[in-house]
Amino acid sequence: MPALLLHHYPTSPFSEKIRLVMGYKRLTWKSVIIPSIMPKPDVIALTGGYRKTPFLQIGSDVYCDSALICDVLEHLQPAPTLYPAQHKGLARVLAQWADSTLFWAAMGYNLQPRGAAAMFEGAPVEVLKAFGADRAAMSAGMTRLRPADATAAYKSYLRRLANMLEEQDFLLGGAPCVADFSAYHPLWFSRQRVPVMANILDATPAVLRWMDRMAALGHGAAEKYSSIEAIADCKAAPGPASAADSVFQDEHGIALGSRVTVTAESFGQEPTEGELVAATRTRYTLRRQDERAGTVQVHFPRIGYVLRAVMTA
Ligand SMILES: N[C@@H](CCC(=O)N[C@@H](CS)C(=O)NCC(=O)O)C(=O)O
Repeated sequence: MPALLLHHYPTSPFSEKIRLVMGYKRLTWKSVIIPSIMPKPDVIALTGGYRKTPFLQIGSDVYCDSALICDVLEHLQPAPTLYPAQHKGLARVLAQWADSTLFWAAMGYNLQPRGAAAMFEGAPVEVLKAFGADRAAMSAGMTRLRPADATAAYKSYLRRLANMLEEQDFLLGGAPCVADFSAYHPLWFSRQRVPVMANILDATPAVLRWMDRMAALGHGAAEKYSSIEAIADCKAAPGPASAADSVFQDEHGIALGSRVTVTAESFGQEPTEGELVAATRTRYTLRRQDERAGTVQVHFPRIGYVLRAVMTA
């Protein structure tokens, strides 16, 4: 097993999703704590632009987005699986719904003024202002649910999750799958980060019991690591992990070797620019040079990301 470096911070819900996958798969990993707002120079040295949390580093390969990180961890440690054979498609579709629709409903509820005030209680006003400005810039152009609408949606979604848990311990059966990890993290945020808002969970005790089962999976074995060490590891890595043997699937009329950018479809659209070295059925790989990190392969899932050719004059 190669060294797994997870770049994350404790209060990040998508990071909690991956920390629990580490626990479920009983993995040992290195924990690199990154800032929750910009600037993030050490993050950008590795990703080339992508600033979201978490990302996984293996040598000089950087995997952006928790959906892709799940695929990479599944490949490295297939058991126990995140994608049970009988529910592969369903598990992924449900995970995608949870990471987007459920997540934004939960956040619209969690971060309404009462929740946000509790979350930042005691923090200097500058911290609050910096966080607000950072997230406002990140979500520019996005339609965010208003608190009342978010609350109604969140309540309905919790009932739907409770329905799924009536006769089984996890959403799609007797063991957790990727959908459980995706549905868990927004609810974890309500319970752990904004406990003043957590009473919304009380109407669905089956969901609370399932949350206890998910929390019991733990985080695996993590060891503290610094971003400086992570960048040095990237620079010292002998070369890319894979990519060379991947089948090229061209949907854009952009040839391998082209200069491209990859950008998130919404929320945090800082582009990563590099040479397109692979485009498989499910992901893109860009190769870029960084002064501090050396040659880096940055990987993105296709779903949720936009590939564009860079026009040269
Ligand atoms: N689709 C991404 C979403 C990641 C995401 O939105 N993460 C939040 C934190 S949980 C974030 O990046 N917030 C801003 C930041 O950390 O700078 C994924 O699945 O990894």
